[in-house]
Amino acid sequence: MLKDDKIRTGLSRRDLLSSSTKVATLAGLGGAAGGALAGLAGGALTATPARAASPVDIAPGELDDYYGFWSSGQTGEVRILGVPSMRELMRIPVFNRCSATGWGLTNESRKILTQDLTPETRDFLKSRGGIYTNGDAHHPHMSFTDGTYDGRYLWIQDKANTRLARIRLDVMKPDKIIEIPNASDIHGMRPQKYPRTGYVFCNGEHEVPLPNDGKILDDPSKYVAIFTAVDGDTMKVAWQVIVDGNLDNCDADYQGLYAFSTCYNSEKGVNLEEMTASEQDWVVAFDIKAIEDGVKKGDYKEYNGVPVLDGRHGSRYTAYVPISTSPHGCNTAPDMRHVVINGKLSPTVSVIDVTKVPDVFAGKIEPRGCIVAEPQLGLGPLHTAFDDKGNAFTTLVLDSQVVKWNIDKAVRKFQGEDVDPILGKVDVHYQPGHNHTSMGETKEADGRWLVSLNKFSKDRFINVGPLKPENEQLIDISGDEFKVVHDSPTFAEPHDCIIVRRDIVNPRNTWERADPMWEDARQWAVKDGVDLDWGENVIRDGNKVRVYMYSVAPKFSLEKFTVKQGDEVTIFITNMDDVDDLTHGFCLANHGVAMEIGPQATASVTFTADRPGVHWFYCQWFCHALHMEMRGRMLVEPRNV
Ligand code: RUQ
Ligand code: CUA
Repeated sequence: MLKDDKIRTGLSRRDLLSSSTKVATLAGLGGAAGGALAGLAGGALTATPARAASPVDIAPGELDDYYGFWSSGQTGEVRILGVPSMRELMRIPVFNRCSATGWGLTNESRKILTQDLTPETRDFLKSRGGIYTNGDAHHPHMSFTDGTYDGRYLWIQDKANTRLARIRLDVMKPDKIIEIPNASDIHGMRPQKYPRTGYVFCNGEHEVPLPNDGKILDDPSKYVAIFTAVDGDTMKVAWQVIVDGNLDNCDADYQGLYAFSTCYNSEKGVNLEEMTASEQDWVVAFDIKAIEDGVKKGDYKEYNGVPVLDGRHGSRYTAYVPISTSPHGCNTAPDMRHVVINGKLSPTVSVIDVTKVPDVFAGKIEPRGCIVAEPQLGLGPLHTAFDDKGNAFTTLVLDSQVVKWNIDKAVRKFQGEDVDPILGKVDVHYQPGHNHTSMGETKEADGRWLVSLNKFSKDRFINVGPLKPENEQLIDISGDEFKVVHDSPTFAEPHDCIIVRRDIVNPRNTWERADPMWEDARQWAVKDGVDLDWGENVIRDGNKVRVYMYSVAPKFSLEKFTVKQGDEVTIFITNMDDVDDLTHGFCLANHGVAMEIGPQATASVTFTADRPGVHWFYCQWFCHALHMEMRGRMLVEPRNV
C-alpha cells in the first residue's frame, strides 16, 4: 500500500479542466459544466519549460532532485521543500490547527490528536476544546532500513506538549500522535538506523519531579530527565531511562547498539547561573542491549504503564562521557563510526569513536577514552552535517559561519600529528542553528547540497515589519570550494530539515478508499445502512444527526438538508473524484467549519447547529471552473417549531 503511486484513471487535473467532454462526464451529477468556462483554465496553465541557468534554478516544468522535510518550530507543522530549488511544495499540519485542511477540526484528525494522550491530559483538555492547538516541532527524521532512509514514515517531536508524531509518507498525513508520559518537553529525537527503525529515541529536555504531583518545587535532587524509546511500528513507549542532568540532542549508531544524548545541565540547576556553573557537562551513552535485558529481567519501576529503568551514575545501562560545558548537537557520521558532539559554549567539537564505546561500558578505558578528536573550529558550534568524502560541516552560531573540516585529519591531529583539519569557512546570514546535507544522516550521504538554517535574516530581504523572516541558505558542496548559492526567507521557525533523494519517497496521487484514516466513518455508515461511497442520507438519532453525501466536481450530492436547533450534526463527505489533484473542501459558513476532502477520501466533522436559518456550505478548495457554484444549504429550524 505504501508504495502504490499509480493514478487510478490516468486522467490528470489538466485533462479535467481543459476538456469539456470529460468535464461533462465527470460532472454528470449536474451536467452544467460549460466547456467555455472549463476552457478558461486550459490555456492559462500551459507553460513552456525553459532551460535552467544553474542547478538551483529549477525552471518551470522541471523537477527537484530531493525532497526536503522541514520542521517549523513553533508553527507546529512539517513542510516539504524541493531541493535544490528551495521551493516550498506542501505543508503538513501536525501539532497545529490548520484552517485550510481542517486538521484539528475533522473527526479523523481529532482522533489522531487525542487517542494517545494520557488520561490526565485528556481530562485537562476537556474544558479547553479537547486538543492542544500548538506545538514546537524541531526535528524531523525519516525511518531507516539498514542505515539509509526507507520512505515509510517521518517522525517529528513536540517540545511544547511532550509528544511524538508519525507521518505516513504515502499520503503525507500524520497517523499517530502520542504523548510521552513521565518525561517533560521532548527535544532531541532520532530513529534507530540499523537494522531498521525500530526504536525512535526521544529526549525529555526539562527535568521534572517523578512523579510530578505538585509536592516538590525546590528540591532539584528529586528532579529527573528521562530518555524514551518509542517502538516506531506500534507507537507505544517501549521503555524509559532516568538520567542525571538533562537531555538535549541525540543520535543513534549504525550498529544498533548505542544511542547518545548531549546534556547541558549536569548541575541540575533551575536557573541560568546554576545551569552554566560547572566547566563540564557530558554525553550520555545508552547501551540498548543492556537496557532491553534489564527490562526482560524486571529491573525497573513502572510509572504510567511504562518500564522506567534507573540510568543514573553507576548504572550498567549508561556511560557518562565528560564534555566541556553545554554541548548541543549530536550527529553520527556516514562513516558509521564517528559521532560528533557540538560544543556550543566551547569552540570545539568532540568526536566519539563508537568502536571504543564497548570498552567504556566494560570499564577497560576511561569514559573520555572513546573521544578520538576534539578540533577547535570557531565560536558556537551547534550542529554538524557530512558529505561522502569524510568531511564535516559545522555551524558556528556566534561566528555566523559554516566550517568545513576533515574527520580523519582531526583524529590525526588529536594523536599529535601536525595537520590542520579545517578546510575552509563560509559566511552565512546569520546565526546558523542546524544544517543538513543531502542524504547526510544516512550511510548514503552524497555530498551535493548543504542547507544552513539561519535564525536571523537582518538585511537580506525587504523589510516586513518588526517580525522578520528567518533565512535558509543553500550551499553547493560538490566541489572543493563550497559556496552559498541561494537565500530563502522563511516563517517561524524551520528548525531542522532532512534532504532525501526523490526516488526514496513515493507518495500516492489519490487516496485509497480502503484507507484506515476514516475507519470510524465507515463503521457509522454500515450502522446507518448508507453506502459511504455513493450514498447520501440524513439519519436522525435522537438529537444527533448524521448527514452523508459525496462529491463529484462541481457538485455535492446533497443540495440541501434540514436539522433542528441544538442538534449535534456530523457531516460525512466522500470525494468520489478519482483524479490527480482534485481536492474538494467543505466550508459551512458562519460556523467555523471547514475541511479538505482529498480525491477518494472521506472526511467528517461534528458541530452543534445552534443558529436558526439558512446556511450555505461551499467547496473551499478550487476544484473546477464551476467551483463557486459547488455549494448547498443547511436549514436550521428554530427549537420550538
Ligand atoms: S536544537 S539550533 Cu532544537 Cu535542534 Cu539546535
Ligand atoms: Cu469542489 Cu471546489
